[in-house]
Amino acid sequence: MSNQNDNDNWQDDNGTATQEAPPKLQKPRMYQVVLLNDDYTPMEFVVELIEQFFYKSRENATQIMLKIHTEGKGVCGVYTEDVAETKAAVVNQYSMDHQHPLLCQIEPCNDEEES
Ligand code: TYC
Repeated sequence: MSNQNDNDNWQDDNGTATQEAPPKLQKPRMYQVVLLNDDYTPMEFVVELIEQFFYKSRENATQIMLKIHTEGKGVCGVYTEDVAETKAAVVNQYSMDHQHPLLCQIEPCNDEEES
């Protein structure tokens, strides 16, 4: 072939550079959506919320709830920033609507945790 265009053969027959610039795309920063423990929200409410908003199985939702209950917080899902912020806002509104103090927040992935 006279005009290959791969990394080892970046000139055509006239000496013209033909190598394509690498795409300038970066992976989006990801955020984990975290639920915090409290002393008042019923366990069953938390399990159902995790099933409903984070599409987890009953078993997985129960494991996540128990982790939050014993360790103070737990990750329910990982999303791009916009999706994570929307998810946390919807969950917090839902908890308030049901008069529970359950709190949901987002944290950037791969950052040093302050807690
Ligand atoms: N600690 C709560 C209780 O004993 C249960 C609970 C679990 C609350 C997880 C919030 O994010 C939470 N009823």
